[in-house]
Amino acid sequence: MRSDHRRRAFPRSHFRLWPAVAGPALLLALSAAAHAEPVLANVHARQSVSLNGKWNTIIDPYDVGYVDYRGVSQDALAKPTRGFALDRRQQDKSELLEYNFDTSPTLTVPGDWNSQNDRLLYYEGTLWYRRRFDAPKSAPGNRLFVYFGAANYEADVYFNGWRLGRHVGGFTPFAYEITDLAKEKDNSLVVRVNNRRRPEGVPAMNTDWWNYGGLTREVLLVQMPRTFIAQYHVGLKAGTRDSIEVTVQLDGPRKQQKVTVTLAGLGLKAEARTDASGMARIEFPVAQIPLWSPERPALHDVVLSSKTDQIADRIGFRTIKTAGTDILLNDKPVFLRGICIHEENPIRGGRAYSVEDARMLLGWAKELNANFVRLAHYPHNEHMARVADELGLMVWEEIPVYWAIQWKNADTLHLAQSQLTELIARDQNRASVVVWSVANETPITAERTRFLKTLVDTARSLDGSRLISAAMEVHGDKQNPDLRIVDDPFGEFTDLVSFNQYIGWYDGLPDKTARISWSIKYPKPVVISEFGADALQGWHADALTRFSEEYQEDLYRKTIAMLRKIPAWRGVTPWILADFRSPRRVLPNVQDGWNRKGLIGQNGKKKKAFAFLKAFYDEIEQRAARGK
Ligand code: GCB
Repeated sequence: MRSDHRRRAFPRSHFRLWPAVAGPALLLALSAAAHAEPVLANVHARQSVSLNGKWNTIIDPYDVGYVDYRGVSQDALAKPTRGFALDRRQQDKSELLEYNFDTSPTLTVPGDWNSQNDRLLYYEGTLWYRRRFDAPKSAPGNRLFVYFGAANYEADVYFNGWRLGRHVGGFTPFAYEITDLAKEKDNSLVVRVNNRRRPEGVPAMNTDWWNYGGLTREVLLVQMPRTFIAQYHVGLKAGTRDSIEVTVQLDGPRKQQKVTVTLAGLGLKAEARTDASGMARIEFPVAQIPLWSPERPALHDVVLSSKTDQIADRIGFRTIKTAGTDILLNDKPVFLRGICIHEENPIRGGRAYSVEDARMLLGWAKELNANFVRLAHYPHNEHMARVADELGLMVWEEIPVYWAIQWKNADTLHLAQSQLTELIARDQNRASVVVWSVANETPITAERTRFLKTLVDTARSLDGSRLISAAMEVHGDKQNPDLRIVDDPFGEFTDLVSFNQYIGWYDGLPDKTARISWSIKYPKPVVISEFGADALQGWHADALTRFSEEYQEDLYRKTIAMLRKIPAWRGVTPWILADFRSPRRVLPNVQDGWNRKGLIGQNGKKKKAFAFLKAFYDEIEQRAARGK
């Protein structure tokens, strides 16, 4: 979610786009509701200069360097007259300068601050970043944007002393235009990042993951022509396999242009004119297009061009839907052989952010013979979905509506909607992404169900081509202690019945799984979104000793046996691929600040349960190949 406090003072620099996913009616609705947020599509295909590397930083636990805009005039707001944002240098000796970025220590961007400096491991508060740079050479008339892959949790961005705006939400991208503010030499980009948890936030106060702060993803200076292709969607027309639908949204002064879409490998080309709002919709028939699937992740070169701009992408085409209790990928039933993943590199420590990190994490999922990953519990970096496209992994993407948040708070809902919108705008062209998940384990109340239903409506209005779900909860029954009931009223609105269950870990010992029976209200595909047990890699004992690899393996064996008895069982994403940091996990010499439910330890070594799950997935795959 972005807000901008200086629009009047400096109108050109506020960059606002609406995702072009669902046609002009939606675009109008979104702009009226002001819910959609700007995302530059496919930023890596653009001409850009990286601002990654060392940034000077000042830790500011009392937030004193922040120029508070409340009570000051718009002009003062647009151009602060005091504070860190000015990135001042001492002009003469009469000037007192207590803060000085030039002599301040540095941190690496991208990267969370917690894993870079022991003093910041638990830090929650404000930290100021400063980077100076010369403007990149650019063609006359080009526009310049500063793009952030993500900043957790809230970022205030200042450029050459001007305030560009604020972005709230720690896992989605945002950009500001700086065309008219940039100088040839020695520009100053200052960002205040604050990762304080807040009751009204998304997520709120309590999570089972590390609250990594900072500029956790890349920062780029991106050049665009004056009128450019800001958003596009290329995919099979909903409900068909023989027709491609393209929407394009231009931004800039020349809104009405001819736009062309070319799929050279398929010998296809089509064109249309954008309307006065810069929007065009193109539809054309296709025959026998090679579809994307985990077995054959076919991607096609797509080029979109207008008179003023051109952008290339690699896009896969597939259909995903449900029919009764089946999930159909390209109209064929599929079982989701999945695994949950946090956006963390356990070996290096800290947030994952790079293509290499994505290849490592998703490579492990492939070794497991998975065809599906659940990217929990918030939007991961864009490389994850792109690498999943290449490797042939279906993806569940999620927003951090996690446990209890302020269901009655309209701002909280708006924030959840903006994170969902930004995520969909970013990943709408990834064939790998088959599920948007709007929440994880949210205790049932009427307000919560209303809140989540609004998110489902938002997701469906932006993208009617994917499944919508959430990780729900199960509950017991007083009369029958071995019955587990899934009847969450929110299940009415989702395409999948997905729930987390921990029988054998938080609920009894693994033997209990043998006694469990299920009552599942909805005749929809059942996807178990979590089960698992902690195990310290390399620690061996009998199968009844908690935290041993044997316990974890035994729990996996027994859980799979239990789930096989659910007739509508169509997929599973055990918790979790690799151990991850969590402040809640304090057991000395075992957890030491890590959730140990990974199939892979903090050292990158596999635990016994990894081989067990792989063998199960091999069996499922072979049975599917034999058509059983
Ligand atoms: C859950 C949560 C997940 C936790 C996990 C656990 O149900 O969804 O975020 O990390 O359990 O390990 O307890």
